[in-house]
Amino acid sequence: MTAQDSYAAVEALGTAPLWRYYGDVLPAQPKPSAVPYLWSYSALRPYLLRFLKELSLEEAERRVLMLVNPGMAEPPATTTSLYAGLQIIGPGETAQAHRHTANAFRYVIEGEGAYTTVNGERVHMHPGDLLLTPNWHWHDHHHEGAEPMVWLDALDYPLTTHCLDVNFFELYGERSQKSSVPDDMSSRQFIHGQLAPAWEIPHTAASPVGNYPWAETRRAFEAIADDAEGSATEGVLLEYKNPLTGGPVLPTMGCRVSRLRPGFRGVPVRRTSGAVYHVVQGSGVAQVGDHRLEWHDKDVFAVPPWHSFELRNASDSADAYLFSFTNEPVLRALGFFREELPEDTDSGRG
Ligand code: GTQ
Repeated sequence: MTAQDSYAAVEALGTAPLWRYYGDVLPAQPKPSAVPYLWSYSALRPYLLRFLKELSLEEAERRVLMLVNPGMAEPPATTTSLYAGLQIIGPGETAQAHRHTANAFRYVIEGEGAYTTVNGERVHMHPGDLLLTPNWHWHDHHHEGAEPMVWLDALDYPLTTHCLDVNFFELYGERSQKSSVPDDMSSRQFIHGQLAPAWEIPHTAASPVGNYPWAETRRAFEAIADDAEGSATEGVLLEYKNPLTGGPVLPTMGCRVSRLRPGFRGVPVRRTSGAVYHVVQGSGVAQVGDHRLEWHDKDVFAVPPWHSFELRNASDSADAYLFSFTNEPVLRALGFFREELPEDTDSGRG
């Protein structure tokens, strides 16, 4: 019996010899299949409008263009453990009520007059708002405005469906939920961060807040002195908080927003987390590993784990605002989060 015969025999018995796969099983450092990539909003928007015109919501159940990382096409993901999509809904439409294990949120890009009903609470949307639909919460979307409405969807479904196999999904049965609590209640009762309800609020792994409105985000930035140094990597960086814990808004996804002052140039950093950025306003450059991504208003780009990442605001006169989300909460909970400023290491920019 030759060695080849033995390898074939053990393979047929459902095994593999570790010594032949050692570098794949235990690489010296992460080798993500996700690649750095940018989705251009101005290129995609005409197609969103076209599908809006040509397909009803009965024909297209969630009218969403998934942002498919070229390295993670099958099944689709935007970067490691994270998914994002661009959803469009037209005046008078309703996206039917459902729930799933995957945690989700929306970041509103354009339009006025839509709301999402989340477990009976109508949560109204305006550009720049962050709306949560945590794990197993019923949600249906409605649009009562006059112009199309577009938002960025984010879900942790590559984690729940493809890493952990814990996804459940069900339809509500009726197309929309009835309103059962006052509109925007969950946001209104937590919006004054220094004074919060002292009675018992049902505690889940996610933030109880339905909407983190842009109006408050703007006020938060305005309250920070113009000469505040901010972070060396991402400028004046704010994190959306779960008011009950001080932690991230969802157990699997953390959300941040940063203001890059005119001419801002960040120091490079690399992290074990995957991240997705959305350009709220402005233009600049992200150097991600070997890829130079030039970003403009409303674009989305993916930063895979352990890629050197460096941000620059291209304008010498205007601020830029970037919204971002990462899987950092998962990594921190499990002890896998690492962050390195490659300048600090002997290996250079990595
Ligand atoms: O709007 O509920 O992009 O369930 C993917 C799955 C959006 C949604 C997505 C979803 C939704």
